[in-house]
Amino acid sequence: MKKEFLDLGRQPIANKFLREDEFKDEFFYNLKVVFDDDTKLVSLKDFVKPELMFNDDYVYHTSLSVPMIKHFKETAEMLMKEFNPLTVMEIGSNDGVFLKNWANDYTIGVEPCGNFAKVTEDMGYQTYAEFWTTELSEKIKNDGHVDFDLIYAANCICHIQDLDECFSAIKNILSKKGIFVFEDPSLLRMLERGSYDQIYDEHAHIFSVTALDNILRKNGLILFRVDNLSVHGGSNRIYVRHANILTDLIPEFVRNNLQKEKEFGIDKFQTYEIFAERVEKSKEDLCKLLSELKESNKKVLSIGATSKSTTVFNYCGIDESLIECITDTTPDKQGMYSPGSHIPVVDRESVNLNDYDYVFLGAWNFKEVITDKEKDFIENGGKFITHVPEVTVFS
Ligand code: DWN
Repeated sequence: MKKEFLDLGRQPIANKFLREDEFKDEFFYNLKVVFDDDTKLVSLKDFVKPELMFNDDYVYHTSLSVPMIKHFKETAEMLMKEFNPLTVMEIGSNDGVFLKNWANDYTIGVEPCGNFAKVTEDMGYQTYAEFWTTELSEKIKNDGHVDFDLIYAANCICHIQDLDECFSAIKNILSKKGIFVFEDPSLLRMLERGSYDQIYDEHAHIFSVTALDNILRKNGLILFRVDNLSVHGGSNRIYVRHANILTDLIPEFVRNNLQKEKEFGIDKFQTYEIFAERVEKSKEDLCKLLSELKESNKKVLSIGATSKSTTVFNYCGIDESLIECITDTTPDKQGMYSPGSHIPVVDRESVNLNDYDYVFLGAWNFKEVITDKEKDFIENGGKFITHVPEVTVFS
């Protein structure tokens, strides 16, 4: 039984930055969110066709986020030390930031965005430029790969719409004692922080440990460890293996996570109705603040042309009249316009921040990194705006 609790309105493809001549043909869909009473899973009501989001023009390069390079290096080192896998596969290998920590004779990638699959092929890693399905898992086996000791995926499994198909494909190719490790934004952290902008087309689901525990079990898999991470505004790293009745006791730390979520009310629809009210209030506050700044002729720009800011700008009706431009370090986004709101995206080096009065944190998940880099702006009297956890101005 799926119940709708949030309507974020008409939205474009979150990572489809455009040229001006593409405005007229831009694709939009209705972004609504539902709670499944049976599995406790939170998902989009209507999914967007994967090919519209993940294709050869995909612009999010993991390698352009310096903090994420460190994160994936440390993750690989930890997995190597604790589990010593002999065969490794990454699903959603992007431009190879995780893969490059493993030798290419026993590691392969799966990446439907052809531009990135080519990058990792060129790095020497066999990469399947396809979506993750049971059919692909069979093809990989037929190509002579043995079952994998480690299957890893970061910010990818929550993009996959059919989770039963996804997990059954994992089960098909995970070695007997192998582990499947994946990390994605945490629903609990999203609800706690009011960070509704984690919701956009790519995030077909926002995972709680509770829902994953239910769905993995249904698919003959067992969640045996959870690491709570600070990346991407609060994520969980989930460790999974084949179910085995003899050893299927739930470890204490997993139990603690389930308990914490239960105490928060993650299994109750009412929790989501309260969240929806908070989201509406966040919109009202942000619109009011930006309109007041406009009336007093203050200049505002945004840092980080994120998928998250696509949700915020389109939900709140924010355009170039309220936020003059967005700076982003990704060359593929620069010179383009933001999805739906059509705000120009520029290179950070091309603007003098001191010409602006306020900076909106489109990449609020990198708040420390950005405010640290932009100390000068603060010293010159500039102020930051964030909407997480509440709409706030700070310096
Ligand atoms: O799961 C996903 C995550 C991992 O990445 C995808 N569905 C899409 C994407 O989401 P996002 O766009 O919300 O991710 P980030 O990591 O919050 O994006 C940060 C953006 O900000 C990048 O385009 C780089 C840019 N940036 C910047 O301009 N200056 C980042 C930093 C740290 C900076 O100082």
